[in-house]
Amino acid sequence: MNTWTKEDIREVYNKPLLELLYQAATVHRKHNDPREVQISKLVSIKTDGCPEDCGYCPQAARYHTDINGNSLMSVEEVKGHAQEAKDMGSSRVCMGAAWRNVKDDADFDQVLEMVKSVNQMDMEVCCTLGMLTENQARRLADAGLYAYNHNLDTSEEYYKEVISTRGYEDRLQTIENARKADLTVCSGGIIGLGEKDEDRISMLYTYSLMRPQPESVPINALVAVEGTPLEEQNPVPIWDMIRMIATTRIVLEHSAVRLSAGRTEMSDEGQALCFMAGANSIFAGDKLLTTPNPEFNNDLALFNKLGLVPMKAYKKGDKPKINEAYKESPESKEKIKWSRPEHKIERNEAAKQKGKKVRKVTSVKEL
Ligand code: SAM
Ligand code: DTB
Ligand code: SF4
Repeated sequence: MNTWTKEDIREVYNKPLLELLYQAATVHRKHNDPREVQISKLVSIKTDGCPEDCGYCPQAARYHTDINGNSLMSVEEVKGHAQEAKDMGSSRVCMGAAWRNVKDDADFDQVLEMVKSVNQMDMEVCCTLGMLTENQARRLADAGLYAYNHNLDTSEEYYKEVISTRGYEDRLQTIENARKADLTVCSGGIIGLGEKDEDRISMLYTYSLMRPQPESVPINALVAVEGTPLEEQNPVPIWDMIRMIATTRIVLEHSAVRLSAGRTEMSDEGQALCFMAGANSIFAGDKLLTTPNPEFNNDLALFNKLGLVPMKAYKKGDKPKINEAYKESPESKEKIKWSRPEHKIERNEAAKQKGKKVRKVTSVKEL
């Protein structure tokens, strides 16, 4: 495994585009069959109402978007989505919940049943549920989870500009908890948040230092959703996407690189160049979590045009065995105190000040 300096990565990122593309395509061929592309199906098992303030996310409760929230999906409905996706060639299901973190409650028990059911359908199961403890990661692994998705999204420096309700350290901690439970890690980023090239380079540098490095790295182009703070961001130029995918392929040569959100805005030719640059995974199905994605049939037509074929499940790892211990809730509930970086949102500061002024002593204990 190569050891990269930030300067090395910067040099790769800044190469003339066609040189970069050629190098990335060459690295891709060293480790992968370039015709194979993993097809992953996203299922939003719990939509909207999230207490976090991620500036890009339409599911944050505080932003006024047109998303209709719902309660946790049933196991049967998840199985239905998984079967439909499998019939179309998907080998992985990624279940997403608009949660800040996992709680040891009945909803989590239901998610564990979803994981087990999809594992039994011989598909790779991935979850993205927010922050989780080591014990929760272990229970997911015991239920048959293959991968945990938790994105760093951007550089440590820029993260604070986009999210104020948690810190980079919290993200790294959850990734470590997933690793301790022997889960594979899916972790990537978003481009188009207003970050600089240097932030993209810095995020890739962080991933390059991980041992092991993430098995999957999704690269998302921001879907600028009306009502979110980033609604007016300019669309990501396709050339940036190709450059980012190619650099990711070269720096993280053993990882699957997923051409993720933003494909509805990309031409077939643009996507073809992303596959050439080493992308070997996509999310398919006409919806991502809450926003549109190309129709499955259009993707299959594109695959036919380009001579791409769907990758089979468990190509790079064994199917996890189910251990019924997943049903056992922890005796003493492990509680992690998540950091909460200084909240800069004005109205909250104002509320805090107001609270101080009117606060009265109401019990002897407080004296
Ligand atoms: N709540 C969990 C969390 O944040 O980890 C899981 C769900 S969250 C929606 C998963 C990822 O979706 C985020 O980390 C981000 O990378 C991506 N995402 C969310 N909104 C997006 C948008 N508008 N455009 C592109 N990617 C987005
Ligand atoms: C990832 O990196 N991208 C996916 C998945 N992991 C969970 C989510 C994209 C969400 C795009 C906005 C939406 O549909 O809500
Ligand atoms: Fe959206 Fe996840 Fe952030 Fe919640 S934690 S606002 S679901 S990205």
